[in-house]
Amino acid sequence: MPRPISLTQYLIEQQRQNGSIPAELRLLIEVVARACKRISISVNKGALGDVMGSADSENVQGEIQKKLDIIANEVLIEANEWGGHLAAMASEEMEGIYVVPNRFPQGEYLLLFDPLDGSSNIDVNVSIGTIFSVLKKSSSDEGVSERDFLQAGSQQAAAGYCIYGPQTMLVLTVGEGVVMFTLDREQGAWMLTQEGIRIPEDTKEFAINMSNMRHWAPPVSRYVNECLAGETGPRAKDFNMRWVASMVADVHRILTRGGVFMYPWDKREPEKAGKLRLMYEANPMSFIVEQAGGAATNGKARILDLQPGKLHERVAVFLGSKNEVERVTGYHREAV
Ligand code: AHM
Ligand code: MG
Repeated sequence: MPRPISLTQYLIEQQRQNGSIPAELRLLIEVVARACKRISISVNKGALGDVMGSADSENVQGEIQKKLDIIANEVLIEANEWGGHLAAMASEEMEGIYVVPNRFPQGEYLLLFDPLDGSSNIDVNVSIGTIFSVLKKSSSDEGVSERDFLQAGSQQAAAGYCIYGPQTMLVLTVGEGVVMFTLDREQGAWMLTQEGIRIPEDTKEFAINMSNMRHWAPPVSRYVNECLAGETGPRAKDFNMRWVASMVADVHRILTRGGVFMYPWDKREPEKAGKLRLMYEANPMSFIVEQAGGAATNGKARILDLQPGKLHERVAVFLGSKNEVERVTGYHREAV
């Protein structure tokens, strides 16, 4: 049995050996991980902690907020505002950016998060998560504005997610591959459980909300129909389907055994590029997936190359096993 390594030890060793994690970024990751530990405790308590059900409020996307959406958002802000590593934060649950208050020192990093992803699964006790993305402030000017956040995903200094499932796990990249930690509740520590994660390039498993099928664009229908045709169809193999409806859980499965995840544009709301948000859902997940050898596009272009126009921008998402993402992206390109 190899020597157990905690998140703290892993980060310090990375900082020493590779110089890939500057001290401020290490602090930031540790603080986010600590906040996720607190969120995990609330998630676990469920009804005993009075965290189930809806709050009487809506977020900027017009979605009813769950109590846990709000709790998780507050935990992340409280944990991160005082350490001196951040200039500002942005969240799915807040309309504008949250600038670190004057009473605390300001750092040069920017943190974006979806505090509780998969909200529709909270009350049914299915895996949910927290997704985060770290950028560096683009200007050295005093102060910070929303404009500082509007950087392509390729600029991310780190990204990760925490999954609150049968095990609570933290998945992280700082651009040097993908590592996974499992929360040891007795010790209260994140322990390294997997390194060098690789997504198989081919897969027989796809994830999409099939109930939207009649609204899809032709390239998406073509791709899924070919999968459904199975062994006697053009793909000459049978496919399996999974849809957890928590992006963290679907991506976690793909990191573990491969697969392709799709949340495409559809004609119900044609002015919306997709359902998922670019800056705190698609970008961090795309960074992780690419670092594990997978691919991520919006059907036309690499997600990490997209220049965001606004904080809560939406995007179509195709990510996971490289050859499948390339295939469905190719179908989109052929269609124009
Ligand atoms: P949320 O951030 O409000 O929870 O919404 C994002 C979630 C993703 O986790 C998931 O992939 C998708 O929405 C599920 O959508 P649907 O309800 O259409 O299946
Ligand atoms: Mg989400």
